Formats: sequence, structure tokens, C-alpha cells
Amino acid sequence: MAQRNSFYITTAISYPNGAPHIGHAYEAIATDALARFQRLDGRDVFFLTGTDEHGLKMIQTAQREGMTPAELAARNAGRFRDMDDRFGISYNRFIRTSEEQHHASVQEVWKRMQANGDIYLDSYSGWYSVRDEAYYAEDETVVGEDQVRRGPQGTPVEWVEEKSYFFKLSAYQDKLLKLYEEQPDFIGPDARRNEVISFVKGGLKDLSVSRTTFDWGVKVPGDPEHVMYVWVDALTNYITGVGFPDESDKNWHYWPADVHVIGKDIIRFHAVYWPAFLMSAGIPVQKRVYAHGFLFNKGEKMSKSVGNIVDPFNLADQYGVDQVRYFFLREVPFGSDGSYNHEAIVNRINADLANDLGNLAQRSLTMVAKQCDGKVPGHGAFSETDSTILAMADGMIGQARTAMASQQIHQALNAVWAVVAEANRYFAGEAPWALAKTDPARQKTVLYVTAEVLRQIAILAQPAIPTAAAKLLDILGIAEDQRNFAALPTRIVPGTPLPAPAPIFPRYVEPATA
Ligand code: ME8
Repeated sequence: MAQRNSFYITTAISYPNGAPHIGHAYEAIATDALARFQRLDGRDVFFLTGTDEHGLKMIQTAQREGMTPAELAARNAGRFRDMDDRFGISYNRFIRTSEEQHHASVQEVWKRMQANGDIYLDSYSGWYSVRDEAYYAEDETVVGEDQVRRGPQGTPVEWVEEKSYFFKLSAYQDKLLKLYEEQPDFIGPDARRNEVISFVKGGLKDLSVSRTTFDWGVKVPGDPEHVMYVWVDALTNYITGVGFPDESDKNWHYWPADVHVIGKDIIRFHAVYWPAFLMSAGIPVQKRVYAHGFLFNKGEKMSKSVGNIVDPFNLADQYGVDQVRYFFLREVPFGSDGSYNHEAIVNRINADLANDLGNLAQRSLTMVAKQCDGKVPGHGAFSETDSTILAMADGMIGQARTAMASQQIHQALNAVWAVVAEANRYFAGEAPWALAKTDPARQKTVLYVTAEVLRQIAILAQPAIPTAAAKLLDILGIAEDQRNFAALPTRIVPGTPLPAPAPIFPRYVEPATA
């Protein structure tokens, strides 16, 4: 079967019960890098992100803040959108689950699951965590020294008894195991896949999927006393985002999603519940779920009570957007947990960006401006060192494609920065500044090769650092339509006039203390 050219990628939709934190920014940045990569590689990309606005958590926060859940959601959804815009997140749609179309979408999924015999009314009693929006079995909870009973994620649980609709999740155990077996790429990374498989093998209980104690949510069709469990509602955003329930929508062809990018804490919802709901509703299941790790501030979990929640807007102001994007994407192997602190960020900015990439561009292009008439120089025959560095540059795209196909963003960047490092060695070794007098023809060849390698680096750096890479491509005189991966095999054209080389990455300098 020919590979389809479309590519549908999503983030989780965030709870807008507070302001966005750096974990949210991290997920958006990584998903954006993956989306931009596929666009540059010629795919027709649809990138969905948004906010998950229903549920008890929203009601409780709204009460505390003296507003309605709708007002709280509207205010904070705006903040999430601002964060996306601040970080250059190239989403195609920002979905809010309070939208009318989404209500219709979730109700249609419900009706289809019901028509398939998977929904029944019963009564529920169990331990419910508002924070996790999840029920736990008695043996999954423990009573702490503070006499508070908590669930497996450490959040308080309360005893809840009510009439509830159930989804026959138990009927999907074998079908899910078959899915994981037949599609080995369904869950990544592997550690998560194993975790999910052993959870499903352990047996699945039917899932309580409605509540009657509040009404901020999607109403159950035909029984408006009940609102749907927030996860049925939330997961459905991924199909609403591309037009559901209108299957004649211009975007519906994007479904099934190529990859849902999420954090490791919500893998069960995405790799167990969501495919079961879709199978029940007779809708194709997504192709893959990829769970990234958690970010910790100096190794500590972020929490409001510790007071170490980092505001992503502040980080952007302090270090710069591309700098923050680059730091997280390069520093944290995508799929593992990561820790960040000021020194680590400054080190990446100054070593990788300002010195290795920025200085090389600045030094070589200043020489071109002064000694080659401000035009891309012509070149003579290539030496072995020229051919070696050019071959290494030509090899980046293959490595990056392989890495990005399995969301190994850090590996794609490692491949690019290995060439950055090698280009620096090449430049230092060839010493073109000394060649100006002794062998001007050779100097031109070295500057040509350096510019060509920088061109390929800049093209491949675009998914991670879009603004700085665009600046670099500007000063290399590369036309807008020559910045995609299809243009990689072309060579930079001798004689192209270049604008004056402006610096791309300033060094991070500690602000003077008063
Ligand atoms: O879970 N580091 O919303 P959410 C990295 N509404 N990622 C983190 C993180 C951290 N410290 N903290 C959170 C929800 N995340 C649901 C999702 S999807 C149909 C519904 C990630 O606002 C988290 O893992 O709590 C999730 O992928 C995303 O941020 C939103 O988290």
C-alpha cells in the first residue's frame, strides 16, 4: 500500500483549571517539532491541540475563584493559546471541548457505543480521585498518616455512590491484546508498551462513564440527568478536531491520527480506553500513541505547594523562545523524564547555539562578505576533507528521518549537531582566514563548503529552532521555497548575493545584580 501523504498529530488537551506550566509547553514544543519536520518533508500535516474543559476539577477551581466553570475555561484556554503562540506552536486547530460541535461529536460516539451494546445502566460505588478524574479499587488506595485516603498517584480519593452508565471495557481485553500484537508500533516507547500490555492482561473491569452529581459536561443522549465521564469526552476531541460527527468534513480524511503525543501519566487512557471506545463505535483506531516523560525542576516534581512551578512565559522572556525549545528537545531524550535548571540551559545556549552554530555562521559569512564580494563564492575541486564534511551533511536527513519516524527528536538533533561540531573542526583545520593571502582560490572553496554545510544544518534545524534557522537561511540567501527537505540535495549557488551577516544567537549573559 502506498504511504498516504497526510500526517495527523495531536497533543493531549490540557486542563485549563490553572495557567499553563512548563510540562504543557514541553509537550507542545515537541509535538510542534514533529509536525514541522513532516511538513518540511512534504507531508500534508494536520496538528491539533487544545483544552479539556469539563469535569469536577474545573467546577471546584471555578468555585474557589468565584466564577463559573465556563468563565474559568474561557480565561485559561486563552492563556494556553497565548502560550502556544509565544512558543511558535504551528497548530492547525485549537479545540475547546466546550464547543458545540464537540458535544455533538461525543454524543454521536456514545450513541454508536450504545447501539453496539456496550453501554448499560447500573450503580456505582468506589473511590474517586477528583485530581486524577479516575476511580480506583479499594486495594489501589492507602490511608496515610494524615488519615487521608489516597490513590496510586498520591491524590486524595473520596467515596462516591451513584447511578452510572458503564462501558463494557471487559469485552475488549482480547481485542486490545490483538491490536498490540498486530501493530507493534501502537505504543511507544517500549517500556510503556510493556506496561500497558501487562495492565490489560491483568484483566479489564467495565468503566463507569457517567456522573449525576454535577452538570458541567456533555449530557448523555436521552438521559440528561447524566453527564459523561470526562475521559470519554476528552479523548473524543481527537476526532472532533478533524470534523466528526460530520464525516463529509474536509478534514475527516486525516483520521486515523498518525500519533497522539501525550505524557506518561495518561498512557492508559490513550492506549486502552480510547481504542476500545473507537472499536465499539466502529471508527478506525489511531495508529500510535507516544508517551513522553515528565519534567522536573532541579530534579523535583513541580507542585503549587513547593512553589517551584516554572512559568513558560518567564522562561521564554529570560532565555528566548528558540533557546528554550532547543534546550528541552536536545537535553531530554524524548520518552524519558528530564530535569532542568538554569546552568544546564545557559550551557546549552552558549555552547551549542552561540558558540558552535552562531559563531561558525558569523565568522564564515563575515569572511564571505568582506573577501568574496558579499556573494556565495565559487569553488575549485573538492579535497578529501571537503568531500567528507559534505557527505556528512548529506547524511543528516536520512538519520533525522529515521529518528523522527519514532519520535526520537533528540537523536535527530544529535545527528545535526554532530555535523555542527565537525564543521567547526573543518573550519578550524582549513583556517580560511590564513588562506586569504596564501591561496585565495582554496579559501573560496573552504568558504563555499562551509556555507553549503550551514545551509543543510539550517534547513534541518528548522523544526527545533524555527526563527533562528530562518534567520540563518536569510543570511545564506536561501529563497523561501528552497527551505524544505526536497531542496536538501541541491547545492548552494555560487554568485548568490548575501545580505550582511547578522548574529543569530547572542550569548546568554547573567544580568548584572543591583
Ligand atoms: O492530563 N512534564 O491534562 P493536563 C511533562 N486533560 N509533561 C507534563 C507534566 C510535566 N511535569 N505535567 C503534565 C490532562 N504534563 C488531560 C488530558 S487528553 C484527551 C486529556 C502533560 O493538563 C500530561 O502528561 O493534566 C499531559 O500529556 C499534558 O501535559 C496535559 O496535562
